[in-house]
Amino acid sequence: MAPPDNRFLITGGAGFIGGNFVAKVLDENLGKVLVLDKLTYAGHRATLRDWEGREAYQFVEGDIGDRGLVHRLLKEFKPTYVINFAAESHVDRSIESADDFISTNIDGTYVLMDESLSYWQDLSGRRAQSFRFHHVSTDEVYGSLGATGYFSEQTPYAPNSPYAASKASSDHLVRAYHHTHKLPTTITNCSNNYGPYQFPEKLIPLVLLNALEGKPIPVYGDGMNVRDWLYVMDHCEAILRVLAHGEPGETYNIGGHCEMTNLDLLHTLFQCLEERSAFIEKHTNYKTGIDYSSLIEFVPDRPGHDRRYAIDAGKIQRELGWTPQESLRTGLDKTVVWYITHLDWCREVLADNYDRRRLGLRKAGSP
Ligand code: NAD
Ligand code: TDX
Repeated sequence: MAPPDNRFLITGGAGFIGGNFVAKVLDENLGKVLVLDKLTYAGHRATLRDWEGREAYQFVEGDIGDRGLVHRLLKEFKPTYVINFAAESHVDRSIESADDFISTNIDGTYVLMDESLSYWQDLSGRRAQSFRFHHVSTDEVYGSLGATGYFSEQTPYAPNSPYAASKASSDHLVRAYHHTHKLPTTITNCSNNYGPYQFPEKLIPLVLLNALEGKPIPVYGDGMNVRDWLYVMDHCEAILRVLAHGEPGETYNIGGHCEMTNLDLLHTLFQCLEERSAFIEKHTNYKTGIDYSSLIEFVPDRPGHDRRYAIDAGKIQRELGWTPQESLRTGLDKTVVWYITHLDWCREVLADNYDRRRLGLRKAGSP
C-alpha cells in the first residue's frame, strides 16, 4: 500500500491488535513505526520483544492522555498516520470499574486527537494531504441485535456496557473533530478479533489455556450469545486499506462473516485442539485425549450481556475491496498453533496480572 517513507505512530502497539498491526507494518516493510503504549496489564514487553532491534521500530512507554509527551512525539516523529489502538478493552473489567475506561478511551483519545489536530494544522502540501488520524473502534457501540439483521454504518449508536459507552463517546469526538476542524479522521468499527498475542482474559485464549490444562471452561448464561469472529490479521489488512484509500470523515464496519453462538465456537475450537493432538504432545507436557466439552461449566451471565453482534461489511468490500481471507477453521488452527508454541509468552503476560478468575460480577449499586 504505502511507500516505505510512511511513518506510523501506533498507540496500544504492545496490546493484541496493535501488536499484530506493528508486526504487519514491519514484516511488509511499509514504513517506520513508533509505538506509544502505557504497558497496562494488557500491554506487554513480551509482545514488543519480537521486533526489538529492528531499525524501523521504536517504542516509548507512556500515556496517550499525557499531552506534553504526545506533543513531543508528534513533533519529533512526524507521523504520516496516527493509529489509535490504545484502550481499555475488556467488557468484564468495565463492569467492575469504569474509571480507566473513561480516562483512556475518552479523555486519552481526546488528548491524542487534539494534539494531532495542532500537528496536522502545521503541516503543508503532500504531508498535510496524506496525514490521517485513524481511530480503532468496536461493533459494540451499536448495542445488541435480535435474531436477525446486521450492524451497518447507519445503525444508531446504543452502547450497553461501560466499555461500549466509552468507545461510543470517543467515536463521537473523532467524528466531531472531522466535522468541526476538518481533521482527516477515519474510524473502523469491527467485530470480535482472535489470533496471536490476545491476553487470556478474552474468550478464545482463556478457553484454549483452560482446555489444555483440563480446567473448567466458564460459559456465561446459556452460551447462545452470538459474536462475529474476525481473524486479527484480516482486521489489520482492513485498517491498512482504510489508511491508504479511505475517505476522511468516513466510518467503515469490519466483520468476519462468521457469526456463531459461543457454544458452537467452543466446539469448533475443541475440534481444532483434537486435530492438533500430536502437535500438543510434541510441544507441551499437556495430556491429550481429553473430552474438552466435559470441562464446560455454565456460570452466571454477564450483567447486561449483549445477545448478538453481526456486521454488514458491505461498504469496505465495495469501496476498498476488502474481504476476510481466513475462515474460522484456518484462523483458529493458526491461533491454536501460536498459543501452543508460545506458552512462555502466556506465563509471562499473566504473571502478577491475572489468574484467569471470573471478572465482571459487580452488583449494581455496590461500591
Ligand atoms: P488490548 O487490551 O489487548 O490492548 C490495549 C493496549 O492499549 C495495551 O497494550 C495497553 O497497554 C494500551 N493502553 C491502555 N491504556 C493506555 C493509555 N492510556 N495510553 C497508552 N496505551 C494504553 O486491546 P485490543 O484487543 O488489542 O484492542 C485494540 C483496540 O481495538 C481497542 O481500541 C479496542 O476497543 C478495539 N477493538 C477490539 C476488539 C477485540 O476483539 N479485541 C474488537 C473491536 C475493537
Ligand atoms: O469466560 C468467558 N465466558 C464467556 O462465556 C468469557 C471471557 C466470555 N464469555 C462470553 C461473553 C461473550 O458473549 O464470550 C463472548 C466473548 O466474550 P469476550 O471475549 O469478553 O468478548 P466481547 O465481550 O464480545 O468483546 C470483544 O469484542 C468486541 C472485545 O473484548 C472487545 O474489546 C471488542 O470491542
